[in-house]
Amino acid sequence: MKNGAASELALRVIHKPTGKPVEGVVLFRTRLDMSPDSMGEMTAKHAAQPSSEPGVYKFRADLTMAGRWALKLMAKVPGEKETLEATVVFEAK
Ligand SMILES: [Cu+2]
Repeated sequence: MKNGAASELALRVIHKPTGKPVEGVVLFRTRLDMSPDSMGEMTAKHAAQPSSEPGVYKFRADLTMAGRWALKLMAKVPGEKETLEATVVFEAK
């Protein structure tokens, strides 16, 4: 990931048993922070963006510092009763 404003984040959701992309996922209560680098209070503005690729969910994020960031999210996934939680860690350079 590029450090800076309007960085593009793409998240791929895959059904593990089949390896197929999962469409129709609703991602909500997302949080982007630097908890992997012990700066959990440092958050970044981000917004969902349209995506034309099946199973790929995009965000645009205003990153303000190089280092490791965590995208934390809750998801409603078709076919799953429970709300799923996930954390994706990436590095901004
Ligand atoms: Cu930081």
